[in-house]
Amino acid sequence: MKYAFPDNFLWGSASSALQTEGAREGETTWDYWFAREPNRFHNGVGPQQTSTFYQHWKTDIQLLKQLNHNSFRTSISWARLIPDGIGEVNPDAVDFYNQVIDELNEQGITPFITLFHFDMPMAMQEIGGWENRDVVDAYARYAQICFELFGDRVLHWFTFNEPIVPVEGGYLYDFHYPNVVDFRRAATVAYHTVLAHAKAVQAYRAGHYAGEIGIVLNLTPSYPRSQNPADVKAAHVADLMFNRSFLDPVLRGEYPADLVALLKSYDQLPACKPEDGFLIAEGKIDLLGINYYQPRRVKCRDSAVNPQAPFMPEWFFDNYEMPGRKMNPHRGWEIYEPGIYDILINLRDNYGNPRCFISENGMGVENEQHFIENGQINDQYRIEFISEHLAWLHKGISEGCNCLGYHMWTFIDNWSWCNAYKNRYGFIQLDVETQQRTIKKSGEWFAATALNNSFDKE
Ligand code: BGP
Repeated sequence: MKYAFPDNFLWGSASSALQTEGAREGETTWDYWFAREPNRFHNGVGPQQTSTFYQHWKTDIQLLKQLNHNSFRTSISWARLIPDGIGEVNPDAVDFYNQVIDELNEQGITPFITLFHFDMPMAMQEIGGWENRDVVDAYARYAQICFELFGDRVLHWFTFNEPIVPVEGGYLYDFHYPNVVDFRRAATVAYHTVLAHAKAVQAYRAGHYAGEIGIVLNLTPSYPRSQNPADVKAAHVADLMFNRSFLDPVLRGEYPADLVALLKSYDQLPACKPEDGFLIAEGKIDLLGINYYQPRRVKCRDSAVNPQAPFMPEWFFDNYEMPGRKMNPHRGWEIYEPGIYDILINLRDNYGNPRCFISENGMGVENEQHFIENGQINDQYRIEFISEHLAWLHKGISEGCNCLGYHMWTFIDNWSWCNAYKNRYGFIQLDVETQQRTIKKSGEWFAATALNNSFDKE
């Protein structure tokens, strides 16, 4: 069957500043944490060892062109642009981002720019990070500066990438700095992130820029083990906490009432100011980026909660390992292609069918050099992964979902947080030592698909 996509469908990939650029001046939480606990990072490889986009941006954009990208998302590093988070703007950073943006536009590749992709300037973390409302204001100023500097040539802005991840990693499950386990503080961080998002949207609207502004959320559909009411309720709470805690404010301009009631009943609500509600209502977006990697499967708990244990989302559900699920063993994530369709249908039916696109989807694989044939990685598994997801996305579009494109994670293999270079995701293989770039089979497949705006599959 031929899967053809609508005209002007967005074909591209995503990356982020910290994971690719290297050669940074301003310190982030990642640099600070790595200097103190290198053991937290796979093989002790830290955020300095990147794919050197800061040096190779021009030739890398040529490679994007070779992949037939019509759009590409990366982020601006707040710490590079404003090293202490709140003070002087670094002119070298302005030059660098100007060059990248101009070159992308010149090559016919529309730049999609994220303002925050997990990389908090250390100076901002030192005053409390997202727990401190002063950091919310510093972020709003940073966003405004970016709009003023680049808003004439960047027409697609994203306030945050996966804002729930720093909440989970930094304040619940200990896989990001500052390694806190405290639900109330996590809720405060999440809440202040929503306020920061809304302030950036407000500034963007006030500036009457020509483009649009959105956010990128990792939406993880919550599937209950069964239709038993207790399992269904468990899935509902997981959905409230991990999806709707951001999805509802940015699309509906308010939090789900049952999430607020639940947190209130356990005395976990962050401190709110009366004017916050108006601000959140003004944070409604123009375009939603959806990162989809895996579903979440849950069941009701079958043991009682220890009331002395720290309050956690898992007080309300257990994770469920569905027998026979298809796994990506390298990352430990389930592969469930229909999830992409379920997300789109949920947005169509319950959120007014917003303009959206898949902003990340991907498959991280370890030791990919084992798949080298005639000097090239033959990643047939990745081609299958992409085409199966695209088939479900196509079905969503044919049923009226407003999905405008598909971006893959990622362009060139890059440094991936605590996993460093363990799992490779790129269309292009990176030799970390020599910095040599070699296109994989999936890169060729994607280039052809983008060019034809379609692909064939049984
Ligand atoms: C997303 C992030 C990316 C990227 C990707 C792969 O959550 O937006 O920055 O890293 O996941 O995941 P990981 O690096 O954890 O394997």
